[in-house]
Amino acid sequence: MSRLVIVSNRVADLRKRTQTGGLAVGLADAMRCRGGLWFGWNGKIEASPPEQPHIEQFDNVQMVSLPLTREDYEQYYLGYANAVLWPLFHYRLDLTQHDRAAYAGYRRVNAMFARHLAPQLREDDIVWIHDYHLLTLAEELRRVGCRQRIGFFLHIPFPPHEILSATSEHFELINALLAHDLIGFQTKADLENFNNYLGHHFSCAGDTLYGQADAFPIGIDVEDFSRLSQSAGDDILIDRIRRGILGRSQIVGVDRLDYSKGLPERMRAFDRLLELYPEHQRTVSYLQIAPPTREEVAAYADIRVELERFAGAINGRHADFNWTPIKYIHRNVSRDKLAGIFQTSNVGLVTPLRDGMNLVAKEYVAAQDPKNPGVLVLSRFAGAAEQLEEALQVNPYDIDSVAKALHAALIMPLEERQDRHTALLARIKKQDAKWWVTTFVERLGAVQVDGKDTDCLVGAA
Ligand code: ADQ
Repeated sequence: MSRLVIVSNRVADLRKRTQTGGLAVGLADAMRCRGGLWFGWNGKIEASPPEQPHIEQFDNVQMVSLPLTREDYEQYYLGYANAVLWPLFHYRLDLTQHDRAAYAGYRRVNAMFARHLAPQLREDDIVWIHDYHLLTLAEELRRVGCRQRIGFFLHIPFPPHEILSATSEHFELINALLAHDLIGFQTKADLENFNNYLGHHFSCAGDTLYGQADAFPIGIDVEDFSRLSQSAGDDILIDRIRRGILGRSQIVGVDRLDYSKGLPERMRAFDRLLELYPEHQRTVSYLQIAPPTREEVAAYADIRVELERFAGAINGRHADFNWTPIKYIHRNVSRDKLAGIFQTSNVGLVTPLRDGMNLVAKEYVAAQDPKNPGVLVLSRFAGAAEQLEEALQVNPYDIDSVAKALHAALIMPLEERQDRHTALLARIKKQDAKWWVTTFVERLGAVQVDGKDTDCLVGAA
């Protein structure tokens, strides 16, 4: 069996069971299962560029990591990946901060990754590159002579070509992406946007130009997560939460504090629920867990202030001596506690304005007790909506309709909850974490590297 080499912006700490962020959660599971090499940034910032990567062995996984310089961090990570590509790919043109120096830094770090990774590779390795930070890495690897099979998976949405073309570098970026042998997207909609882009910007139609792209919806380890939720029953915190909500209902949201997750809209929808359906006053509370991320990017600091203001105002308007409508927690929670919290909550509220997949939606389903399951209220703009048809799907921008869906979820009869849950559980089991890794890696392993037709990869920007 060929060795699997995973490359992502950050390598996760495999000693920890708690990873925040879908990519770290998904890949840590995959790596523990199969073993191999994991290459990426170690999260450190140092004064000068590294001469050699740092190599460490954890069981069957070799971790090969590099620090970044302050300039690399500011231009590649904060500047281009998170202030241009992230908002752009989430359809937020209003938040993109174009900057040629940041783009130069992005290209420089991708090239530096290639220089340090190439000597680590064996001839028959399968290389799997992840996410928007590393769109141009495969092109750099090819430039330094790597002939291995190289695949790419985009964890975030792929936007329509009209949006993508709002960045001056779009053609260079997508052209570099074509250096891969296989490109994976979360949904069929993303794949269609990609093929449309090729159709518009390259000289021949997308599907004939590049057949090696497909949708591979990422999954979770369903058994593991549902086991965690069952064992959380003995946990003191979960017990306290359970007693705190005795006789009441709880709505839960768990997200990184990111503007793509639709958190202000979600708080407004909860506020509207209490206004439209006063019977829920004092009987329903909303727990939002949202650890801060990327706080050095201005848009992230803004959303934090906005949310604190919202939660305070809503609580000020509705709270009573023994009822706090919104509990807003600003930190990481271990995965077992998270699983227990999901299980004690009657409604999982997952309403991003745009999301590649959203693993929280799947985790909420996995954590439910099949005898008395809660209800998932899910944005139709999350990638997960393509699979999770039996969730109550909502338009997160339409506050009244989200409030109505919350009401429907809170009063839903047991039988309907069970039917929906059974169907959702079957879906997340069918395409779970193992399915995702195996399907992608097998497809990549089967690619005929030398037979790839690149004749028509000639484009016009
Ligand atoms: P994210 O944007 O990070 O991931 P998501 O898919 O929801 O979004 O994954 C978040 C993960 O972090 C979940 O496993 C969740 O349990 C965990 N997490 C969140 N808050 C936490 C907290 N307070 N404490 C502990 N754990 C917490 C990106 C894309 C998504 C895509 C994933 C995977 O943006 O669209 O689904 O990658 O491809």
